[in-house]
Amino acid sequence: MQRETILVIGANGQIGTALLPELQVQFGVNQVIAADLRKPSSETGLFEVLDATKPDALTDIVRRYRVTQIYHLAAILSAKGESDPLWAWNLNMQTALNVLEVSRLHNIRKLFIPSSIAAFGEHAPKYETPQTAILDPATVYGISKVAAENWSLYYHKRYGLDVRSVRYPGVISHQSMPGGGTTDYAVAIFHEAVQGRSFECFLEKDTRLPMIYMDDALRATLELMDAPESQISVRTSYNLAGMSFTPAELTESIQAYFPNFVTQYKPDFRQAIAESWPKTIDDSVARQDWGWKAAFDLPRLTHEMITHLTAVYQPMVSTL
Ligand code: NAD
Ligand code: AKB
Repeated sequence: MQRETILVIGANGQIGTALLPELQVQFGVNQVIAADLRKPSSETGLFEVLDATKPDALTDIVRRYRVTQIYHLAAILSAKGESDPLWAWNLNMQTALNVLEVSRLHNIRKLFIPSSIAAFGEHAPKYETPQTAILDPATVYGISKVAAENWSLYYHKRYGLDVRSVRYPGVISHQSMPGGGTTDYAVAIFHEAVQGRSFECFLEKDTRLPMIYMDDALRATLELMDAPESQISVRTSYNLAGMSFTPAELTESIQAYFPNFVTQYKPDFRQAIAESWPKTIDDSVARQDWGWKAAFDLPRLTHEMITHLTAVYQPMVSTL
């Protein structure tokens, strides 16, 4: 069997930080190369500084390490992208196209380019949004995700590239802070609650959105990448569901641990983005094709987040 060498681009971000250790366990620490614009504060394996908008720099790493698989996680997310739409478009598209082209030219065996629920827009059904629905996203981020999905399908059909993808819901994790999305409130709220503070939410209390706990998101990613090629029928991106909740429901779930915890609602421009997205997702195609099934619901997510973040903040609070 061929030995795999894995390159993770955008490795310092929310998903990369949690995915890296999983890949190191599966493939070996010296078989996984993390790459990002800047070195992380602490390195736990091989790391390369990389601007993935530069094809030559990407090619150099792929050649030097004889990379066989790439996880492309570099992107500008929904809220941050709206501050400078052309910059976000250029970064998201240049990096995705460079990764696809370098993968084609250097015989990359498997490539992962994630998409998002942000690919959907106003005219897709809001509840149980199906795998195949109209894609008319409201953000530059969403437009870039739809374009990358279609480029991935093109590279698969035209060149036989084994490129795989899921449309992640909002990912909730304790390992690091999220990078500028509309679902970020659902991480920030836990940090405030655990530190005994109230929370100001930038979405209305009844704004329902699809979310997923990081452990489920990672398991979905690795199960999809491990699945035999014959089981992969979708080469744009698979719908993926975890759970769906509103800020008010999340607040209530946290109040089971911190009864005095309160959330104030001050919606901003992110409210319109959230309203353009699905509320619940139909992921039956992922279930049928490669056996996907989420394990975390809202109570379990709340328990995990509070347990992990209490361990982070408690020593700091007790030394004050
Ligand atoms: P993030 O913003 O936390 O991390 C992105 C990383 O990419 C950052 O570390 C950043 O420094 C790096 N990066 C930016 N430009 C780069 C460049 N030119 N070259 C190299 N690295 C660069 O993002 P994330 O939350 O980890 O998301 C990873 C992927 O998953 C993205 O494609 C995102 O769209 C997708 N996704 C994430 C979520 C979520 O909730 N986190 C949901 C849906 C989809
Ligand atoms: C965002 O809010 O932009 C991301 C996503 C759902 O793609 N978390």
